[in-house]
Amino acid sequence: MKALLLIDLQNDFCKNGALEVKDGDKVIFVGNLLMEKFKNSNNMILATKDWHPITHKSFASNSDGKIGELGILNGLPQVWWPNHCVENTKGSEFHPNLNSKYIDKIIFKGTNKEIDSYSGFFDNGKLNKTELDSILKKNNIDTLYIMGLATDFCVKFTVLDALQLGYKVYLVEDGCRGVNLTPNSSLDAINEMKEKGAIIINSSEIL
Ligand code: VGL
Ligand code: ZN
Repeated sequence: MKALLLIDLQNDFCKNGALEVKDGDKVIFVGNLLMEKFKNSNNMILATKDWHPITHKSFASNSDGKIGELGILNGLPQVWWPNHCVENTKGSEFHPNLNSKYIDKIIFKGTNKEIDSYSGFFDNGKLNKTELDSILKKNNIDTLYIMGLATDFCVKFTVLDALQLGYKVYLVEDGCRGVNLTPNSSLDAINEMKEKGAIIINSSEIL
């Protein structure tokens, strides 16, 4: 069975959001289009939400570093981010144009203030697992169509973990946009996902 997995289609990653991804809101209609297709074929639709307490230690405001700089958190390299996707705020809500009524299950990540969580499956230290893998297994899902924000962070790490867990992964490229702290990081991320086994497709190829 296949499922659609939408990554972090939240206000803070879209226009005027706290961690705005260039053209992030342009992928919302791609998400809606794919949800229609998956709903019509009775396939499961899941979505992740980046969901941080205001005290989250990945926030520059809670660190001794500046936004965009690299530091160390819990022994791991950590980019210091602006406050974003704070739980139960406007910024952590889905983009208003997303037809979120079609989403069967939301996976929250980044809830532990001590460690960041880019992947929908594990935190960045792989210390804890979300419920995503067990939900997929319970529903006999072995194939994932993944898209969302941001290509070079949460999409990339979700895709790499999915591949490592043995899922067949289609990355829907036109449904993704990146942070691009460096100019090539989204392209690099796509190449890395491809090298590790993801199949890169366009939304128009999905029937
Ligand atoms: C993300 C940075 C920090 C993402 C989340 O969704 O890609 N990036 N938190
Ligand atoms: Zn975050």
